[in-house]
Amino acid sequence: PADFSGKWILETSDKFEEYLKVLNIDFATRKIAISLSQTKVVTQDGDKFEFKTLSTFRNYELAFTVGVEFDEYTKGLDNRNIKVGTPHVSLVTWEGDKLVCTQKGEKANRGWKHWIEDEKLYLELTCEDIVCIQVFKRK
Ligand code: RET
Repeated sequence: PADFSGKWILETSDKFEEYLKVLNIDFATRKIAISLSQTKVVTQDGDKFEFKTLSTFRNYELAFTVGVEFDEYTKGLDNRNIKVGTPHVSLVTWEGDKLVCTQKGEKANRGWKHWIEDEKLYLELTCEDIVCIQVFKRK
């Protein structure tokens, strides 16, 4: 399987603001978020993963095991389970060498995919009809 572990730095980001908007993240937070340098720190132990998205403004940390459903509270992003009182049930699976997450909740068609291509880390974030693509290079 692919080796995601290590430190990655954001190189390009396409439709990130549109993605944040469809999550109802406010204007001011969006403007800060799109201007930030982001670092991903990934640790991988078999099918157990930790993805840390780090920035000077706020961090987002996610830990999961592939194939095991988990409650996700998108703290500091759209804070989804606080708002609606129901946790998102998220599930990450392998599709070939891609890590694919479906985030079942209030928002339709929400999820993400992570994969490695040409030594870059790709993150595709989807919500409703918006698809954002971020590309990271090794730090
Ligand atoms: C930042 C900065 C604060 C504001 C927002 C952010 C968005 C982070 C996102 C992270 C997604 C991470 C995923 C990891 C998967 O393993 C950069 C923390 C809104 C959308 C899907």
